[in-house]
Amino acid sequence: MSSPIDTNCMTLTRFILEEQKKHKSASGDFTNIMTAICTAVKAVSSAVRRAGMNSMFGMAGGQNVQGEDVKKLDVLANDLFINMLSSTFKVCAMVSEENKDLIVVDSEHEGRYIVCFDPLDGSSNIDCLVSIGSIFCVFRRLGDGPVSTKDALQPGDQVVGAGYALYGSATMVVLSLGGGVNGFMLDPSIGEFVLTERNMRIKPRGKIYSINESYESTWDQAVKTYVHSKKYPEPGKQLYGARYIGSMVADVHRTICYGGIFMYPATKDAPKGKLRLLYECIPMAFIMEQAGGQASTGRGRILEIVPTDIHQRSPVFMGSKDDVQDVIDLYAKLA
Ligand code: AHM
Ligand code: MG
Repeated sequence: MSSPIDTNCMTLTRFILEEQKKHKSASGDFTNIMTAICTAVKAVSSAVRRAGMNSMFGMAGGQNVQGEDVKKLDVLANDLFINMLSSTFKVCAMVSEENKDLIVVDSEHEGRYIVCFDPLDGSSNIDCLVSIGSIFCVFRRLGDGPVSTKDALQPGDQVVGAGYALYGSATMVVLSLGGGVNGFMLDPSIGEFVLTERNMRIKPRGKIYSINESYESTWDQAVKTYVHSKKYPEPGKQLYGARYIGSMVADVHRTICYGGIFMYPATKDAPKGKLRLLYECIPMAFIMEQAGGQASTGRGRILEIVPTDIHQRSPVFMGSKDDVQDVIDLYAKLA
């Protein structure tokens, strides 16, 4: 008879320790950082599941750096990420969607990593119980001396590890340390993330497009032409289905699982799009490339952009390699 519990299960911590063993120089610092992130994610997950009972739905009052209303769960998730990460002694600075300035860890606690995160993404979906997520990426600090904003302005190609947590019908962490992508489901009965999706790969082409279509009149011609070609395909070409949740983590996770393309393009009012480079576009682009997909602005690789501002935005097209290539080709043709 099989045991109800896998007595030799691969937890996320065990997985990272094994990965680190492969690199002789690894100090274990990254394991500490991931453990802190997992603790924050478990606490956020629990708060999300209990939000209705604990009166955590609704507004905290005030606006964040982007001028958006802040929800109570946003505040809680942000505090959890900051407190768990700063107490690892491995992090010197953090960039959060919720904080205008770089969060600097005091020198007695500082380490050599920089973590950028969106503690709770998809805020507009909180109060109606639709999936939300957390997004993060980790950089190694390059400079010496007092830490400053400049230390955080690194391109995605320098990412040491990145991932997201999806608070969906289950809670899952999807993670890449640069050697592929793995998915870990939170098993509430043991309070651990357990490896359930080994070496996640995205199909080279899908048949789903994901975009907020209400902005169509304000898109670039390349995006208009692309979406039109999916709704009115030429003879012999595939008609695509449309899915849009409005939570980047959920939309990108579905794109990885089923294939297709997720887009948040530039619009006339927002020429750089809406999504933030350091803690939304870069971590998700890193995961997407590691899963065998592509992530582009339409004109270049997301991971090659050198940020000039910690809250900088970027248009983004990510997903199956061939689907994203179609958009890139249209930008080249119609620009
Ligand atoms: P948030 O960080 O304030 O939650 O905003 C980011 C979210 C993404 O998760 C999602 O892809 C996008 O905003 C949806 O925006 P829109 O409502 O314009 O389609
Ligand atoms: Mg966000």
